Parts: sequence; structure tokens; C-alpha cells
Amino acid sequence: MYVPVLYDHRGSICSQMARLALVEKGVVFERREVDIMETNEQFEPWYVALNPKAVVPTLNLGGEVVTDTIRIVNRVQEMDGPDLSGDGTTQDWLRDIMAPHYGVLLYRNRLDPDGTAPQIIARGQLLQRLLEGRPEMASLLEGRIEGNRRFQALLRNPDEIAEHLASTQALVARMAEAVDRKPYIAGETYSIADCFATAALARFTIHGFEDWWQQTALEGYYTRMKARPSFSAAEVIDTGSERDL
Ligand SMILES: N[C@@H](CCC(=O)N[C@@H](CS)C(=O)NCC(=O)O)C(=O)O
Repeated sequence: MYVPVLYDHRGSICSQMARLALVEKGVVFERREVDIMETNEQFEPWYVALNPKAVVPTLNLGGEVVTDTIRIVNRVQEMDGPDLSGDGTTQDWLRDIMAPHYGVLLYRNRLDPDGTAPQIIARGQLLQRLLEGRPEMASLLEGRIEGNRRFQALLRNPDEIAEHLASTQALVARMAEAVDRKPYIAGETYSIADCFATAALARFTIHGFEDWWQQTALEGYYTRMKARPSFSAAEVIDTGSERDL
């Protein structure tokens, strides 16, 4: 028998979603921290061989390598353990809760007065240097450089940032409606949609968005999710400052 290995980063929201699914399923797994912030380990050839998009998380099930958080939690759901499949709305929730541009929510408060984001500019420069040193990764790195350019342009546009905030707030309102009708995001039982919702609400808490759901059914829901043993076991982070992420 193998021990599943999750390649992840402690603070990454996608990693927290995957960890919650594994813990709630009762899977015994090992974590391998990939430093996506300081040393940019995600671009090391050994990691790109596992995850060609060079992002976390990646789940290795004894040689079956699963990437993309939605695919990972669905694969975890197929493993032995409690049924986390939810109802007919589960997959829509996974897509919708993954949809916000979490980077915009984070970096909108790290802008210089002229709208530039020093960390994102530094990331673009790093990608450029990597491209020069690793021509074999040209297609991956050129795609990421283009994404970095689009991200920088977006951050310079206050209207676009406001649109992202508004659509994220609308998502939270829909989540509140869902848990007003049923105990969990996707129905009567805990599901992988709750793993996504919990990690997202944790992140929104760090951003200071709690007033979006105060005095809605989501308030009690989040209290219940935090009280589950999985919250601490999966190291979900909802305290500290945006700077620590
Ligand atoms: N669609 C991917 C997105 C993964 C993703 O963007 N992961 C972030 C952390 S939450 C990451 O690895 N960032 C590192 C980087 O952008 O270089 C998934 O769901 O797995």
C-alpha cells in the first residue's frame, strides 16, 4: 500500500481546500510543502514533471498524479470513507467558489500609489529570468509571463478591481442563501463543496470581508465549519494579516 502525498503550500487557498477534503474523507496522507513564495520551487523541473502548470496542489496516489483542485477533491471523494458528494449542485459550487480571482483580492491592498504591485512586477521579472535559464520550459513560462502582464494591467484598473469585489460579494450572498435553506452548501450532508466554502470564507475573513455575511445564515454555518476537527487538522488559516499569506 502507498501513502498519498499532497504537494501543497500551507497558506494557499487551493491547498487548504484539498487538505480539507483529505481530512474529511479520513485519508491518512503526507504533506510535501512546495515553497511557491520565496524559492519558487513550483518551477523546479522535478515539480513541473508532476504538475505541468507549476501550481499547487498536486496529489500523488501511489503514482497516479492528480492536479487541479476540483479534480483532486473529486478524486478524493471516490476514495473509501464518508460520502462527500453532496447533491446535484456540488460541481457548480466547486466551479463558482474557485472562480473569484483570489490574487486580485489579495494584491489590491499591496499597490503603490501609481497602481503598480511591486510583488507582481518582481514575479514577472523572475519568470523572465527563469525563461532565459530554462528554455525547455518556454511554453509554460511564456504563458505565465502573459498572465502576469494581464494581472498587472488588471491591478492598475480600479473599476476592474471593484467588479471582482462585487462578484465575490455576490457569491457570498448566494452561499448565504444556500445555507439558509439547507445545513450545508450542497444539501443535507457535508460535501466537498463545504471544503471549498470553508477555505474561501477563511480567506475572506483575512481580507476583512466578514461583514458581508454577518447576520446571515452563513455566520452560523462558518462557526459550525470552524468547529469541525478538520478545520485545524487541515490547517485552514483565517487569522493573521494579508501580508502573511
Ligand atoms: N486551477 C489550479 C489553480 C492552482 C493555483 O493557482 N495555485 C496557486 C496557489 S492557490 C499557485 O500554485 N500559485 C503559484 C504560482 O502562481 O506560481 C488549481 O485549482 O489547482
